[in-house]
Amino acid sequence: MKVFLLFGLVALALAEVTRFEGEKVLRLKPVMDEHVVLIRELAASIEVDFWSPDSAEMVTIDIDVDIHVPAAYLDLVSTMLQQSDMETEVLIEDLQVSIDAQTGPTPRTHSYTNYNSWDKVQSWIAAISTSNSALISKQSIGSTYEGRPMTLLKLGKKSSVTKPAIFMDCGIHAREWISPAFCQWFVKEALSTYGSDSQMTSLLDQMDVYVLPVFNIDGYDYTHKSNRMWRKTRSRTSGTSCLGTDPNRNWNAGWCTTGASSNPCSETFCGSKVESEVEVRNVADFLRRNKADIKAYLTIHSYSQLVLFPYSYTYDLAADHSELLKVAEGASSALRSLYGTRYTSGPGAATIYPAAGGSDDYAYDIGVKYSFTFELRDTGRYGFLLPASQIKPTCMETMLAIKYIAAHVQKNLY
Ligand code: 0X9
Ligand code: ZN
Repeated sequence: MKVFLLFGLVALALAEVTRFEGEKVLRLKPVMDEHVVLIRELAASIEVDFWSPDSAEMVTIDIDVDIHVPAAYLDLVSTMLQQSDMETEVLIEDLQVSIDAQTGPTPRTHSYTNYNSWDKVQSWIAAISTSNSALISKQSIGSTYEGRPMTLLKLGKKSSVTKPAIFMDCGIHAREWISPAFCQWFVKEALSTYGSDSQMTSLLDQMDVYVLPVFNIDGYDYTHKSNRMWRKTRSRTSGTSCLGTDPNRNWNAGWCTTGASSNPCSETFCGSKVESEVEVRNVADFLRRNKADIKAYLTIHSYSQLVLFPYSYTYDLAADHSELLKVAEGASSALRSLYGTRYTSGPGAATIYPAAGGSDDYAYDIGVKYSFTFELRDTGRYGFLLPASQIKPTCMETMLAIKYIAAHVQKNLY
């Protein structure tokens, strides 16, 4: 009897799902030093989940701050905000209602217009990689912390000689669900338009495109099963009970010098050392092994509608700054041409915030010139909870930006 009870309790603990009833997402608009100080004090005294920027250290005058406030602190926070004269806006009235609305009734099978669980993405990877062996193959680049396989898809016409390549990953941050949805969409589009779309045909004839559909698989799975708002990996760090490292603060690019935290409980924890995260090590190893052929590195995040390029660990301009700016601006206008969605482009540090240890800066520093971070839709109305109805338009417009960059790379091989 006792044993059953114990099993029951363990099962309950394992199945525990974090709920967000009554919790709000607020937009704060600091315009004075006092406002910045207040936001930092708030963050230091209570548990606030920064949506954008992603930590209190990055808060500055004139940049909107989106925070998710747990129910227990709502009264305190609204009193503090009322006492200041800072302008605020409620972005999400009830987080749980928005989560339920986003997830909604989901089909039982994989769907390009819904947010797929890891299990569905995994079976999709297996199925699609055997669907057209002339154009697609898969390879393992290692396993995640919890032992899930990291499978890389390689798109491109088979060739006896090594072709120049583009590498793209999605889902570095677990809760940014539109990102893995885009990688899946890209693979489908590439396969279905090869032979009819002249640009896609020429791209896959002359180059290979590597796609990692979900980088942070453990985190992504956790957002589906336990906590929708999880960002980091799920690894343990010795000496703390806080789990996870920010996989976009763990790379060897000014590691942990700015815009990252050495506190394991922080959402921007840089890890115990460079590449402490096996997922980062696996991808970094692949990039290092293939750096002679990889001409572009694209990494897809959300939200804010940005095309960013190095650097983020320093305000110094990259050696290729003017070319990267031109390409990012061209990509943004290609994207805008479809539905008028506005993107901002520029180097990471100056455009959003300085943040070291990111994958884009690392790829650039090992010699991958065309290195871009995309922050997809939206600008905060739904944030990470972008409704499934926006997957198709978001992916269609983003395809134009990615194809614009790919065309530039193809014409400017180095
Ligand atoms: O902070 C990040 O890692 C990215 N923004 S997000 O809201 N998706 O977390 C921006 C990354 C920009 N590049 C670097 N900081 N290297
Ligand atoms: Zn992100």
